[in-house]
Amino acid sequence: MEIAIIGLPQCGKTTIFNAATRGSAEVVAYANKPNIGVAKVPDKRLDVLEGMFNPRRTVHAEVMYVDIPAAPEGLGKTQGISGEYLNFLQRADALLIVARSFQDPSVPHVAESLDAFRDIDTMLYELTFADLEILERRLQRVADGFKGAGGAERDALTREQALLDRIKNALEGGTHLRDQSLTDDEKRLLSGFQFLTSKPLIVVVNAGEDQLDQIADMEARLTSDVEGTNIKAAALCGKLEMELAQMGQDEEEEADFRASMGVVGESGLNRMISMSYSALNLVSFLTVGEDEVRAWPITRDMHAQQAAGKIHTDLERGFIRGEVVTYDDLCKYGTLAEARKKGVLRQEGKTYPVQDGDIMNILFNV
Ligand SMILES: Nc1nc2c(ncn2[C@@H]2O[C@H](COP(=O)(O)OP(=O)(O)OP(=O)(O)O)[C@@H](O)[C@H]2O)c(=O)[nH]1
Ligand SMILES: [Mg+2]
Repeated sequence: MEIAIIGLPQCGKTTIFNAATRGSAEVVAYANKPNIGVAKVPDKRLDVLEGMFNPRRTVHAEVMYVDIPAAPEGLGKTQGISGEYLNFLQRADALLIVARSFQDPSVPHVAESLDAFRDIDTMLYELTFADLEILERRLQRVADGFKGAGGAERDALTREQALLDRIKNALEGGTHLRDQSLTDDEKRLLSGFQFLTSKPLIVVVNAGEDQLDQIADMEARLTSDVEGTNIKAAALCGKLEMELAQMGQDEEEEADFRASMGVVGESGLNRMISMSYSALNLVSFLTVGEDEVRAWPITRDMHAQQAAGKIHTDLERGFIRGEVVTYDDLCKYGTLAEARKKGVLRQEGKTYPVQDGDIMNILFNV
């Protein structure tokens, strides 16, 4: 599962990529290879469990980001997304749009003026436009297919044409595919086309160091702009976050530093990563022990047996049952033994739908 970071040229994509992945990809204009890295998904529960079990190591869930090289010069001018760049975007499981709000006279902007909200609209429109092009091509192909087609084939083509026309109209009206209501069958039929507007989407405003006091307002405005859609929104200062990430301080020192810069509460970067995780429809079940405390990514309601396979294929193959306690119950009773005594440690079978925050021990036999 990977998230592609996209946006107009020089908006801070690589900077935000470095911040999220604690990497040090070179911040150069027009790089020609993608940067790939993983970010730790923030999870306060792991800190608490670490305190309880004192494990040798603690492992966070991760999300993978791909920083796509050189956004084409024409991006934002509705010349269409095509070629290799389109392939990169189609391959991703989710998209993350970065829009520039930081002022820096030495960094050229594709438009004459600075307006992150306009740039987000531009990017949203670019994605729509790319999908309309894909739709047009397919509709043409369907129209051609009618020639010489037999009865059953004609019916299938007629149905597809009706569906494509319907989503095209809605797209032209500004409704991305992810916000259109489609049946499972329709989704299946459309999945092969890799439409960009059907992918989960996060929009991020990249604020300047001198705009830290405006970040909360920017995020509020962004959130209200995307209300009623399945788009997620965050605002952060990419440069500050990248510098913090590269200083390699511990969390407490980072929090102090943020506070000294006037940033309070959870960092925008952490919000962005958490949103990315949930945009991919991922939640975590947890395992605990002296050896390791760990968060494992699964899709919500994944069956226990399949979830066990995330840890090791043997656990899936030889699955007997899971011992499950919720994180909240474990916190309430303090130890697994006490949770067992109180009857909140449950025995669950193969098809138990695992929930976010379930602490699970798997019994297996191979
Ligand atoms: N002042 C300031 N400068 C920033 C910020 N984010 C990025 N920059 C600068 O903007 C320039 C472009 O940043 P990049 O992260 O390379 O942007 P990009 O979107 O990856 O650029 P391309 O890949 O060339 O499209 C660099 O000089 C960065 O230092 C920020 O939050 N504040
Ligand atoms: Mg870059």
